[in-house]
Amino acid sequence: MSWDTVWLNCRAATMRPDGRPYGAIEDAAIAAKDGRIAWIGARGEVPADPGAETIDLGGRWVTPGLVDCHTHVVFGGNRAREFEMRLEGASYEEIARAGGGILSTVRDTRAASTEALLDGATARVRELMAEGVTVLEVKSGYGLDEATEVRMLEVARRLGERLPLTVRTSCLAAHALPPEYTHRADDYIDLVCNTIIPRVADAGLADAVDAFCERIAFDTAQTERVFAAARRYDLPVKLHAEQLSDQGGTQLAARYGALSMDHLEYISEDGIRAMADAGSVAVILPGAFYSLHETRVPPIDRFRAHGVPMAVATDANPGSSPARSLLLMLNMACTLFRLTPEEALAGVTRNAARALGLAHDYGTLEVGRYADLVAWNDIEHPAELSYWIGGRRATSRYRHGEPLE
Ligand code: DI6
Ligand code: FE
Repeated sequence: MSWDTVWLNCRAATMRPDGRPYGAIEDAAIAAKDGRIAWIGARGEVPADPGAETIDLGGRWVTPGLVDCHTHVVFGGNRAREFEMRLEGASYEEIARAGGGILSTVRDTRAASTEALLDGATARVRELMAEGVTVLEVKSGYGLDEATEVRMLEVARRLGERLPLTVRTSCLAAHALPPEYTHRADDYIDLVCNTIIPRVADAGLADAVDAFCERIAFDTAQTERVFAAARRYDLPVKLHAEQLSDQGGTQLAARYGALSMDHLEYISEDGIRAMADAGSVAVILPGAFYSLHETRVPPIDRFRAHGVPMAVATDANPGSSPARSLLLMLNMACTLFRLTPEEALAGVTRNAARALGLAHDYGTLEVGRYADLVAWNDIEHPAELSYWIGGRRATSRYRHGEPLE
């Protein structure tokens, strides 16, 4: 056997879809070897391994490490002034059309040094990690020129080197039209397809390609050109789809086998069916819904009816979702969208890993997955991870079998 570590005396919310609530194993033991789970089951059945380090978890609940599968945590500046303007009545779309919104963060991001971008993102990511996040997706999309898109993705990669964290990057160069391309959206898409995507693909800086298909961003024809470029470089795609209106981006993304479609407040029944057929994950972003005073709730019951897996993420960004807590998003997903606490937890574990193409490595506690574990010190039931509004749950965390902090 020769395991490295055995955790004993815990209640494991494995999040395996095995029919039991939370895939729970009461009085469990978990063993790790070379960073991966080598054995999990009832404590009474665990074979003895005198060579392994034994950790008694004192009966606490253990979940998989949390996965935040949609963030824009690398950015310069912030948009507190825009927050005030929206409270005075301006809409997100009006601000965007007037050159604010995403473009104001583009100005600040282009002007920021790489070190400043890295330091700002590191502080935000540390907060997420302290809550139990061990896997994080990071998007570009505030550069909108070759040099700054590359710098953003380099910063994202460095986050994963500097911190004990698995980082997946998405190239979101098709996030908004940069001011130097006003009235020339197709020329900008040429730059994205012929220069930016080839460059970041060759440099190994992107794990996926994302786009914003919306009235204030790019239409389906432009989005399709971006997806075709991604395909030439064997990069999977995802899409910011049907956030402010139904553009039919979902059906397009489904044709490209997208890992996920994200936001989805305005998705149609056809779009949902296309997602189900493509096996894509619906990434629900309650922070953006809340911050934009959106009233149209994503059709959770239809996702359930069609068996579309749902993930939940922060969408952490300086504009539409200045969210700094993933657990708060669980609470909001339950209260605003009526996810069950079990669905919400699956949304930041199993289904979030799937939205990143990482289902074989992360998101559940089972043999072969990485031993990313969170032991929760002060909860008596996993529903508490969704129940409390804010505050921090105390944890003991392990990544690839190693203790953190
Ligand atoms: N939708 C969003 O919610 C983020 N990007 C997007 O396409 C918002 C980005 C921002 O407001 O800065
Ligand atoms: Fe987003």
